[in-house]
Amino acid sequence: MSNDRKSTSNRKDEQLENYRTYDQGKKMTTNQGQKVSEDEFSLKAGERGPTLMEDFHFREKMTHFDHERIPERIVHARGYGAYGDFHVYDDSMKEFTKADFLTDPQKTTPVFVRFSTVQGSKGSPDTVRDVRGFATKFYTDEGNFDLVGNNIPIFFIQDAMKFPDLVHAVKPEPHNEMPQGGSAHDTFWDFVANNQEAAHMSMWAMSDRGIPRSFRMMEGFGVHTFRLVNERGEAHFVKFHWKPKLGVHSLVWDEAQKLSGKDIDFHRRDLYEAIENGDYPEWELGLQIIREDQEFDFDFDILDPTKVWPEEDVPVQIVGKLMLNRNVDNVFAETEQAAFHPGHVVSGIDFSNDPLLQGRLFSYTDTQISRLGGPNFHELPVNRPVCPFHNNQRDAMHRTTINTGQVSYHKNSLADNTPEPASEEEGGYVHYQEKVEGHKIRARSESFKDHFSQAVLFWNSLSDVEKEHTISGYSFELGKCENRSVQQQIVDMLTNISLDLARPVAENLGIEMPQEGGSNITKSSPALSQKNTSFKAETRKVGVIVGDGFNGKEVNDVIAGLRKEGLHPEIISSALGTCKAADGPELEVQHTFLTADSLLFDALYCAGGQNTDEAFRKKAKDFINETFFHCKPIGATHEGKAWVEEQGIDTAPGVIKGEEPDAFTPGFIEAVACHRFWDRQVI
Ligand code: HDD
Repeated sequence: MSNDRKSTSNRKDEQLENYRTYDQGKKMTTNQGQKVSEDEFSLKAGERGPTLMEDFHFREKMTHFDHERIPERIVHARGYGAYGDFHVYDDSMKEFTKADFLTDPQKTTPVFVRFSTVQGSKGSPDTVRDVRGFATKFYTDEGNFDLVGNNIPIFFIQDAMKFPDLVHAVKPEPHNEMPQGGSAHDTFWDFVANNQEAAHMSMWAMSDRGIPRSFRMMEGFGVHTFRLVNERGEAHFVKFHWKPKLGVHSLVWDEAQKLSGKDIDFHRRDLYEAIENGDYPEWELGLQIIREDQEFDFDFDILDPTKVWPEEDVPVQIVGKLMLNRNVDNVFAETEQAAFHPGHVVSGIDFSNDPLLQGRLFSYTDTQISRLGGPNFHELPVNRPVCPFHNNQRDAMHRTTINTGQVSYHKNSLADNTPEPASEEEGGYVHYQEKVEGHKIRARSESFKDHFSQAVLFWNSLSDVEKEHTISGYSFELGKCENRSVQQQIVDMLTNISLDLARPVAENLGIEMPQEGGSNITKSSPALSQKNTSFKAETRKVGVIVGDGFNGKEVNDVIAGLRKEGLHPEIISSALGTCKAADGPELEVQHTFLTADSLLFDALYCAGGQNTDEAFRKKAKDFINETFFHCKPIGATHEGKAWVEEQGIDTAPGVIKGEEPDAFTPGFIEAVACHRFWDRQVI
């Protein structure tokens, strides 16, 4: 184990160490342990003769290879994960829950988090417009708790019965298997138009939330209403939130699309590199809690998963912090084999009657059985609890546990009736004794039938730029639909939300302008706008264009200043190797104009260089123009200023020019923290 690993080690990491194997420096063997003498050539009858069946090494190697793939997840196939720790700040949640990982500030709970897109296959690009999964496995001392959430606080449908329909509609269409990784096609929008409970979530997906800048800059939500249960058996309703320390930020659509080609691994690379750099991403856990007697105090049903609890009405209480600090050793063994389940709860956390949640409680174990080949997936290292587990479940495919002894049933006398259930005091899980009465009925509650009020709330809460982006999102996706009726139906649906939304979309689609509609709801929720998030420059990537003959002292000072504040400047020039300053120093070049692209950076610093030729300056200008077009900060010194001036953008917002590093660097960092300068133009 390296020292680095030790510094972020926790109980889960220690457990995983028992399963790691270190092959480097070892002799090669078969899986049976026999050392092999040759690994390039199969055993043949003569140098030019046929291969022999008795070549056990060839047979084993080939057989194993032939079976290397497992089914990908039916949704959320493309994902990336990392380990970390969670702790609460104090014991204030004791009033609400007996879960010790939420109440004991002395406790550090190991976690594994997997982020994902929903629609695309395992090999699809990261930056498609889609919902992102945010699934957290807490390895608590009382068993695993999985918070299997998304970066959007609501869902498309209200009842799990419709999940297969939703997924069939959004996945690539069956007759031609297109499109991959996105929802811009007829069947998805036909589903939305004909299942209008999806209206609210479609707003979120078409807004900037559908194209996050980074997993590190996304919120996470448990979505459903859950219950917290305290030592006295009293319950409160709760919603779970993850609030990213770096704020909530997004790409722009043109950038997201191009990144799908320039770096299809953009988000996973970002997470992997951040953790390797020691920029450990952090989220605070927030809880919205309401009393049971407040259940009917709202103008929506708290069991309806298409509704948020506006944060201004039910404040989010910050209770603890999650930090991701360790990349996996093996993506297949850990991330791919991770099996989450909203039904993995611990004492102190219970379910509500949200019909979407209730259905999920069935689906997740079921899917793992076919994906991971049997019911023993809990034994896989990434899925194993860090606390002991004992019961009478036995056998089945891929069993690795060796249960000793004669007895595998309850009740028994031969083993003193053990393993035995634990009392509540001993930590035995006792389901909250909610009183339930009703007729068996297949129906939607009346209280679930308002599909638009919160879509309006969301629209009202967006800034003008966010509204523009949302209009573009709908216009793009519907513009890709071929069926005019589907387009028309969605425009009709949008008239229930706002004519300011429906009309420009109709115009872009060449559909008759809706005359009537809109809503008289004026309420807004500032917490829903990304304009009100936190803005930070730290961890941002800055492309630095440098040519031979640059001002060595100045550029080195700026680079040092950026690094000091936690930014990551990376040098771009016409060729790899080193770039020579006019005054002596050399800079190691990390990217060329060929291998880098403005899309890969949060900001650009044009450092200049006296000895650049026309071809160099042309490429630098292409970089500048695209950075500018995507509204990103641009800094320029020396010849870099002339490059920027020649584009006629030097007085635009977010373009920082300077001579003295002491004056230039802080201003440029401030601009980087702004993320984007929307005033330049609306994309
Ligand atoms: Fe789901 C995977 C999140 C509704 C059935 N879901 C899956 C993952 C996330 C979510 C993050 C990936 C977990 C991982 O990284 O392995 N799902 C949600 C959220 C939902 C939701 C936030 C609504 C609030 N899901 C939902 C419903 C059903 C499913 C209603 C079915 C009744 N989800 C699945 C699944 C998956 C899954 C088919 C595919 C792979 C897996 O479970 O392990 O069972």
